[in-house]
Amino acid sequence: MSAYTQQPDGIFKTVCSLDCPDQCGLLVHKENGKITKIAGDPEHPVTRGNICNKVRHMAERIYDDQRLTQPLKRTGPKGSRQFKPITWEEAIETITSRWQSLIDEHGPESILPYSFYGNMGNINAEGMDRRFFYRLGASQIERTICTAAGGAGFKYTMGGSIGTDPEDTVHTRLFILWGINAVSTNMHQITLAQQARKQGAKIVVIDVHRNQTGRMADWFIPILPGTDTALALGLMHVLFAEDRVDEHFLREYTVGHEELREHVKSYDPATVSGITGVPVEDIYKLARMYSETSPAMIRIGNGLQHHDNGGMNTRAITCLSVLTGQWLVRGGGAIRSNSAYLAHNAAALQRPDLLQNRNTRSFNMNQLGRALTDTQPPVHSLYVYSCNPAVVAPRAAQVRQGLEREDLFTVVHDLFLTETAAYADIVLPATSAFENLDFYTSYWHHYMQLGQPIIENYGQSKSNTEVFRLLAAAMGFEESALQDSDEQLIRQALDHPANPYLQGIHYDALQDHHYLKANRPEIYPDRLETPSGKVELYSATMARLGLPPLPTYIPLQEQDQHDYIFVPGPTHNFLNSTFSNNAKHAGMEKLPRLFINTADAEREGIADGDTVVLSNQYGSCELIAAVGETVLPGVVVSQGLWADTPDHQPAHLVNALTPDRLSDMGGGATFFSGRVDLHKKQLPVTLESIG
Ligand SMILES: Nc1nc2c(c(=O)[nH]1)N[C@H]1C(S)=C(S)[C@@H](COP(=O)(O)OP(=O)(O)OC[C@H]3O[C@@H](n4cnc5c(=O)[nH]c(N)nc54)[C@H](O)[C@@H]3O)O[C@H]1N2
Ligand SMILES: Nc1nc2c(c(=O)[nH]1)N[C@H]1C(S)=C(S)[C@@H](COP(=O)(O)OP(=O)(O)OC[C@H]3O[C@@H](n4cnc5c(=O)[nH]c(N)nc54)[C@H](O)[C@@H]3O)O[C@H]1N2
Ligand code: SF4
Ligand SMILES: [Mo]
Repeated sequence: MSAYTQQPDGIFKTVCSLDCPDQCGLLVHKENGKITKIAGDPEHPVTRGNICNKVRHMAERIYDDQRLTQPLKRTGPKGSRQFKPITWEEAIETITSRWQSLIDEHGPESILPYSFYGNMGNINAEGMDRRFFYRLGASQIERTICTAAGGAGFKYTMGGSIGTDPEDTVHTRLFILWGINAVSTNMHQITLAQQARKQGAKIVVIDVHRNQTGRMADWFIPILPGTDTALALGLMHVLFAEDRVDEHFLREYTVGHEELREHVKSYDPATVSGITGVPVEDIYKLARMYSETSPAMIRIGNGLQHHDNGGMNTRAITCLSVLTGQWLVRGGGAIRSNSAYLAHNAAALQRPDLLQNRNTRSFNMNQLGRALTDTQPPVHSLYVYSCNPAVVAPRAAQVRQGLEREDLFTVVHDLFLTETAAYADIVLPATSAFENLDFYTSYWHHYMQLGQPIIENYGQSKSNTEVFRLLAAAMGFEESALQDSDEQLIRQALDHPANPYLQGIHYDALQDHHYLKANRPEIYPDRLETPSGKVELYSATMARLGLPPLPTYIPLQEQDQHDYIFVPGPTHNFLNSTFSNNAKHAGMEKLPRLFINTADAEREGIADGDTVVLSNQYGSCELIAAVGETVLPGVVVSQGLWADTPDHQPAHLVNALTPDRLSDMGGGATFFSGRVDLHKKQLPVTLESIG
C-alpha cells in the first residue's frame, strides 16, 4: 500500500520503467482504482509531456487478459504451454525444495539466474535478486547483451560513462547521430536536436540503414556494417593532415595524441572509402564540416557496438570526438551513456559480500544456449526474470534446445506467458512497475526519479524484490539484508558519499521533488577516471590486455560463408520483445520486413512483398521483402524482435540466425555481425493456383 494506491481516483506522477534512454516522466490517470490513461508529465525537465505511442497504450498491457494472475505449474511437455494454477506457497516450496536437493547433489552453481532490464527500477532490476543469488552461491551471469562492448571501448578512452548533458543539445550547430535510430529509440534526443536545427544546426546520420532517423537527416551517410572504426580513423587522418585538430586540448587533456597522429597516416580517405563504402569526397567533407562547426556533438548509438569489433567502433568515434576540443564547448562533445552521473551505491544495494569470497563460475548471457547444452558440470536449474531470452538472446534455436531439456528445472517470473515462460516448470506472475516502489536512473538524461505504487498488485502478482524475500526466507537464509524493505533498499542505494554528483539526492528529497538532477560538472570534469586522468587516445591498459592500444580497424569475422550481412535491430512499436505479444502494437508495425537492396533482390529473384527465407548454420526465419535503396548491396536489415506466431511458431525469430560470438571487448553481443543466405519462399501449390 502507498499513499497513491489508497486513492481510487486521481492523476499521479511516475516514471516509465522500460529499458529506454528517455526515462520519461509520466502522469497516470486513475479512476475507480484502475489506470485509465497514461500521459507524459509536462513538468519533466527533459521529456516535457511527450511520450511514445508504446506507453500511451500501456494501460491495455497492464489489464491485458493474457496477463498472468497466479503462479503456474507445468502439466504438459516443455514448450506446450500446458500449466495449472498453484498457490504461491506451493510455488515457493516447489522451487526451494528442488533447489535444496540440487545444492545437496551438485552444489549451488548448478543454479543459474538470468535477467536483464525489462524493468529499469534499480531495486527490482539489480537489488534483492543480487543479494539472494550471492547468498545462494549460484553461478553468475554476465549481463552483456546490451552495452557491454561500447561501454568497455568508451571506458578505456574516457574512464567511465560520462557524456554531454543532453539538454545542451539545443546549443549545438552540428549534430551527428552515429549508429542510433533515435527517432524510434531515443525520441527526446530528436526533439532537442530539432530545436537546435531551428537555430540553424545541421543533422548528420551515419547508419547502415536509411530508416526513419536517416530520413530526417540533412545529410545521410550510408556505411557498411562494422566499418565505423575505419571511417573514424579516416576522419582523424584528415583532421591531422589538414591541421584541423585542437593542439591545446590534445596537450592538456589527452595522452597519446602523437602516437595517434602517426598511426592515422595509414588511414587515408581512399583506403577508408574502400572499406566503408563512404565516398572519398564525403570523408573530406564530413571531416572539414566537423572541424569548422562548433559546437559539434556526436550521439553514439548502440547499433555500432553489436558487432565483432563493437568496442573498437565506439572507442574510435570517441577518440574522434576529442580531436577538435569540442568537449569544452557547451553543446559539443559526445553522448554514449551518462550512467556514471547517477551511479548509486551498487555494493550497498547488491551486497556482493554475501558471496563470502566463494569463487563461483560465471556465464556470459550471450551464450545461454551453450550454457544449457554444452557445459560441464551442467546447469540444472535456470531462474529467469525481467528478460525473455527465448526471443532476445542470440542463437535462439540452441537456447530453445537448452530450454527443452527435461532435466532442467526452469522458473520464469514475468507479467506474461512469454516464449521463455512456455518452457518453465514454474511460472510466477510479476507486478508491473505501476504496482512497485522503486527508483530510476536514466542512462541518457541526468534526472533521478521515484516510482510509487499507483495501483494494487494485479491478481496475485508480486514484485521481484518480494519474490526474492520469499525465496530467501524459504531457503532458511537468516541475513537481515535479505528481508530489507523496498524503502530500505532505496535508502541504502542512495547513501553514496563516493559519488559527488549525487549530493542532495536521497529518498526523502525524491518524494518531495519528483525530478532531481545530478550535480554534473558544468561542461567537462576536472579529471577523468582513466589511469592518466586524461582522455586515453593511446591506452596502456589495452596494450597490457593484448588489445590494440590505438584505435585500429579490425574487420568483421568472415568465418560464416554466407552472402549477406544481417542486421536485425529493434523497432518503433516494440521495446525489445515487450509489446510484440500485443495485437495492437504488432498491427502498428504491420509486417516483419527485410530491407534489401534492389540489385540484390533482382539477383535473388525476390520482389517487394515476397516472403523471404533467411538461413545460415544456426537456423532460419521468414521475413517480408522491402526492396529499395535503404540499405547498401550485400546488407539486409530487419526491425523488431517479433513474438512467436499465434500458433506458437517462431517464424519471424531473427535471433535464430544471430551468432553467439563475443565482441572484441566487454564480452558484448554480436547480433549485427552475422551472415545469411536468402531465397524466396515458394508457396505450396494449391488447386486454386493451378486454376
Ligand atoms: N522503440 C524502441 N525503443 C527502444 C528499444 C526498442 O526496442 N524499441 N530498445 C531500447 C534498448 S534496450 C536499446 S539498447 C536502445 C537501442 O537503440 P539504438 O541505440 O538506436 O541501437 P539500435 O537500434 O540497435 O541500432 C541503431 C542503428 O545502428 C545501425 N547500425 C547497425 N550496425 C551498424 C554499423 O555497423 N554502423 C553504423 N553506423 N550503424 C549501424 C542500425 O541500422 C540502427 O539504425 O533502444 C532502446 N529504445
Ligand atoms: N536480434 C537482436 N536481439 C537483441 C537486440 C537487437 O537489437 N537485435 N537487442 C538486445 C538488447 S540491446 C537488449 S537490452 C535485450 C533486451 O532483452 P530483454 O531484457 O529480454 O527485454 P524484453 O524483450 O523487453 O523482455 C523483458 C521482459 O521482462 C518482463 N518484465 C517487465 N517488468 C518486469 C518486472 O518487474 N519483473 C519481472 N520478473 N519481469 C518483468 C517483461 O514482461 C518482458 O517479458 O535484447 C537484445 N536482443
Ligand atoms: S518507452 Fe521511452 S519514450 Fe516511451 S515513454 Fe518510456 S521512456 Fe518515454
Ligand atoms: Mo539494450
